[in-house]
Amino acid sequence: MTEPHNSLEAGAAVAAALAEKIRNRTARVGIVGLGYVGLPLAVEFARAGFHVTGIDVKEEKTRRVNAGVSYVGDVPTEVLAPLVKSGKLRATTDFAAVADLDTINICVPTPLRKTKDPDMSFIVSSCQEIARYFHSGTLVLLESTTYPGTTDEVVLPMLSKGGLEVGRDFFLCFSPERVDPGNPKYQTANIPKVVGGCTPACTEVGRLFYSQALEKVVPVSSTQVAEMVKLLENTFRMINIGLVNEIALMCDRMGINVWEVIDAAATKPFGFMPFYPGPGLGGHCIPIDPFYLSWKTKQAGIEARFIDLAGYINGQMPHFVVDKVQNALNQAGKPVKGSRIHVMGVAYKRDIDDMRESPALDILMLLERRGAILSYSDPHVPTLRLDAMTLQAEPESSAAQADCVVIVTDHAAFDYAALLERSQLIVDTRNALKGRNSDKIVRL
Ligand code: SAJ
Repeated sequence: MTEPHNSLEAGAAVAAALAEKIRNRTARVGIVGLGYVGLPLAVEFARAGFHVTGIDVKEEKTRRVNAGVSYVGDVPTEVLAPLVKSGKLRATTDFAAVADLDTINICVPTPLRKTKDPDMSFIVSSCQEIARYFHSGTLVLLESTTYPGTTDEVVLPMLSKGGLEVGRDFFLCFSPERVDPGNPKYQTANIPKVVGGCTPACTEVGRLFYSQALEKVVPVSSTQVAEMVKLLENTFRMINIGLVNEIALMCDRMGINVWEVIDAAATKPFGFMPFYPGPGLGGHCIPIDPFYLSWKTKQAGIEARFIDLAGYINGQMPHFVVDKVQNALNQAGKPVKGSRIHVMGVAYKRDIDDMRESPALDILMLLERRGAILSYSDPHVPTLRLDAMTLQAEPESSAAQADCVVIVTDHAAFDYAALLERSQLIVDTRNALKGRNSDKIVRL
C-alpha cells in the first residue's frame, strides 16, 4: 500500500481499519466507570459480540462484575453472569488495559461542588490514566454529562499529548448518557443515542460503533452540539418543575387545587406536557445538570436566569412543605416542637432507593431543627443518616402514633387507604391521596 500523503489520507486509513474491527466485532471495547451507565453499556456491547473490558477504580465493583454478580438494578445477574462466564466481559482496576483497547467509553460521575461549580475531577483523572496507555487507532467517547466544550477543551488536549492528531490517529466523540434507572420501557439498548465528534470522521466512527449494539443512533455535527443536547433535555425538566412549583405556590395562596388544575390542563392534546409540584428537586441529574450549563454561559457573559430562578424556587419547596406542616399542627393546637412527625417516603422519587439530593433530607433537617420528633417509612431505604442522627425505617403502622404524617415520596408500595385510616393529620406533597377526601388531609 502506498504511504498516505497527508493527514486526511492517513486518517481515512486508520478510520477504515477501526471501522472494519467494529463491523467484524474484533474491536476490543473498554468502558471506564461501571456504574448505572457504564455497566449496562458494557453488557450491551458484550451481548453484541464484542470482548469488553470494564475499568473502574472501585475494586468492589470489578470483583463483583468478575464474579458475574450485578449491583445495578437495570442489569440482572442472570444477564451479566453468562457474559462473564463466556469471557466476553471482564473488569479490572488497572488502566494498563487501555493499551489493548480499540474503543473507550468514559462513563464517570460529573457532580457539582458545593459552590455549584462543575467537579471535573473524575473526567480529568480518568483521562490522565487513559493517556498513559493511549495509542493510535483508538475511538474515545465521553458520556458523562458536562458543559459544552468539555470534550474539545479538556479531554482532547490530554489525549493529543503524545503528538497524536484527532481525526487522523484517533477519534473522539461526545455522546450523552440517557439512562433512566428503573425505567421499565426504556433501557440502554432502545434509548436513541446522540453522538457528535471532533471531526466528521470521528462522528462517523462513533455512529458506526454505537449502531452495532444500540437500536437508534443520532449523529450530530459536533461534540458541543451533543453536550448541549443533554443539558437542554434536563434543563427543560428542571425549569418546568420549577414553573409548576411556582404555580402550586400561587394556587396555595389563592385556595385553588393545583392538582385539579394540572389534570384538567393535561387534557389538552397538544402543546402541553404535565409536570407536578412536589417537595423539592432530587436526583443526580435534574438538580445538577442545568448548573453545568449556567456555569459555562456565565463564563461567556450570559446570565442563565431561568435556571437560577427555577433552582431557587425548587430549593424553596422543602421550606414550603415544613411551613405547611407547622400550620397544619397549629390548626390542631400543637407546636412542631415535641410533636411526632412521621415521613412517608424519603427516596428522591417514587419506587427507587436513591437518596441523592433527596428533598426528604432537607425536610427532615428543617423539622428536626424546629424540635420535631422524627420517624419515617420507606421500603426502599432501610436506614438514613441525618447530620449526627441515624434513623431506621419503621413500618407504615408507625404513622398511627404521629401527630402529623408527611407524604414526601409516593411509593407504590404504600397502603394509602390504611394510612388515611390510622393517621390524625396528613400533609400530602405528592397528591398520593388523590380522590380521597378527609379533613385530615392537607394537600400541597
Ligand atoms: N419531579 C417533580 N415533578 C415532576 C417530575 C419530577 O417534582 O413533574 C421531581 C422528582 O420527584 C425528583 C426530581 O424532580 O425529585 C427529578 O425527577 P425526574 O423524574 O426528572 O427523575 P430523574 O432525576 O431520575 O431524571 C432522569 C433523567 N434521565 C437522564 O438524565 C438520563 C431525566 O432526563 C429523565 O427525563 C427522567 O429520569 C425521567 O423521565 O424519568
